[in-house]
Amino acid sequence: MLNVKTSTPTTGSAEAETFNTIVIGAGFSGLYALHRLRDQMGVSARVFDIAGDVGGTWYWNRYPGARCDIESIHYSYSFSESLQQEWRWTERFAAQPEILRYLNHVADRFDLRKDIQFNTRITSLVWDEKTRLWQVSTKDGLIARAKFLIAGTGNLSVAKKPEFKGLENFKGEIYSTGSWPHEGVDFTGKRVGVIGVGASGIQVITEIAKEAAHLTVFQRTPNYAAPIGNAPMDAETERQVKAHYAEIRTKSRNSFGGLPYDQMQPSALAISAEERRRVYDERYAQGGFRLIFDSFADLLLNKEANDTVAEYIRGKIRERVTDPQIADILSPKDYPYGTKRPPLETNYYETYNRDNVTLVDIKVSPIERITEQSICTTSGEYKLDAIVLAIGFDAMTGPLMQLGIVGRNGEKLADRWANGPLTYLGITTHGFPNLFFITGPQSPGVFYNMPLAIEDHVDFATDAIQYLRDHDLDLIEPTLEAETQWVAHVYELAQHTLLPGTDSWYTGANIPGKPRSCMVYLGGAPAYRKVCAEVVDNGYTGFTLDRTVATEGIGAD
Ligand code: N01
Repeated sequence: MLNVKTSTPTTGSAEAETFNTIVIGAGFSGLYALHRLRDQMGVSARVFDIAGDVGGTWYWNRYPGARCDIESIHYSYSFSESLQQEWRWTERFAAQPEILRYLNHVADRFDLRKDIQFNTRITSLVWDEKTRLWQVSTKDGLIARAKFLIAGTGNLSVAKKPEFKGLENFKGEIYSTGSWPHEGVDFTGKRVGVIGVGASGIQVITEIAKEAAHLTVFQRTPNYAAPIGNAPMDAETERQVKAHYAEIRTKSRNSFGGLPYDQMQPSALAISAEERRRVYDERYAQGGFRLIFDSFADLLLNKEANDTVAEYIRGKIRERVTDPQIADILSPKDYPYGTKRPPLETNYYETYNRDNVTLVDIKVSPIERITEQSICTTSGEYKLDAIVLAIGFDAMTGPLMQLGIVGRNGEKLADRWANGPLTYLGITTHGFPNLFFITGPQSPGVFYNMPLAIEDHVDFATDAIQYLRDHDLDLIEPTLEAETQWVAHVYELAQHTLLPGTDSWYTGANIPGKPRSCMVYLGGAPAYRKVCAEVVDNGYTGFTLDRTVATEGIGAD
């Protein structure tokens, strides 16, 4: 559907520079978007980031043990064959410093830094209907304008606010996994408390336990963690992957989670208990996301099927933790496996066998208050020198909401999404023309290998921009009807899964007061890619495309 309208713009004030596209964020999304816009399409582009350098999530999350839980050879860009041939990963699962080195290499290799403005917090992005430009401001005022905006702000970049009474009174050190000091922290000889056992908590707990005099873990909801299976990268694997990279990437993009796994069986209930156990043993030993994405297709659909893997993991926890009472506290019982994002670990459960580690069940005895020296629960006081908050993020919508986005007719994104995100394809929203969010809510992003998901979305956004240029158009906006249908489709898919029933950041339930909603497209990467391809092939079905008659003052390319 090519629904072309026309209008006449007026010229805005001239001080702030005007670009074809402004990109927010210099992580995986922003770096690739800049390369694509500037180097492949030849349009003017500028990236802004609040950080002091490139890296996005890998710039901020420098806590001990931070490591990607997708194999490095898959958790990397595919857009440049020479880049993927020349870069050498040293481990099967790269740690944060190596991923950050990789992103720095990408920035240098493609000469990206010169078009990135760091240390810049964008506080408002306002659509100006007269000029048909986005106005980009910091707290000091307008700094730029652009025809198009790409929000590459990530899904897990706004920390959850700690809601512990008295935290401000604590006289010791307080750290947050999501914004770790660059110089590192020495916990030697200290009494440390970690709150939270999500993916971040599980990684940081394992490392701090090795260093601290004593570590106390405050756990509210136990997690289903499984071994990551890390090892040094071996030369033969690297050679094989590099010889077949294109095929591997294609296979990844054609799999549900964006990984080139191919041993998925239809149902955990269709085979004998012995055979099922063999499958789980194999996947558990292989590491990575094989247990969830390469075992049985009904684990997230059927509670009975899910019970089999949940009980398998509980059995592993009992095997690995010597004290049966501690093992019991560490064992999730009241939500299905995979409905909170499953973390991967190295020796996490064995950490609780150490003499210097205490586990506190704050579901049974909640944290009452924090004092100058201690965390006090309803059943005891724990004196500490340092507190580490690993309490997660205002995921998916949080990073977009805090940009101060104001669309057509002065409508704020925060108001429009007050009851949950409303998107078309998880990449655009009605009333906010020429705005694309990369791996946004209601896309499969967080259920997909992120760098590949990012490339897909950046390609979608930049191809749309190119399409408008090729057709002498300058505005793209999803129709309300297409958006409504997409949101209904996303909810419908979710209803067939076990995810909506669990409190997690996928549903917004981890943030007090945040509306519970459906923020993930659960149809899988291949189905999603097919829908997007059809939209494009049919001339941007579901979008209104528009042409400005006069071009004075806005011809930014
Ligand atoms: O955050 P989380 P995260 N009182 O929300 C607890 C990615 N990631 O930073 O479940 C007490 O998962 C909360 O308890 P509960 C990955 O996608 C990837 O760990 O709400 N506890 C939970 O235990 C991941 O899913 C890697 O009861 C409170 C924890 O804090 C996402 O980031 C590494 C609390 C939060 O867990 C987020 O992970 C790290 C309170 N008031 C992260 N509030 C890779 O390896 C929260 N909690 C790639």
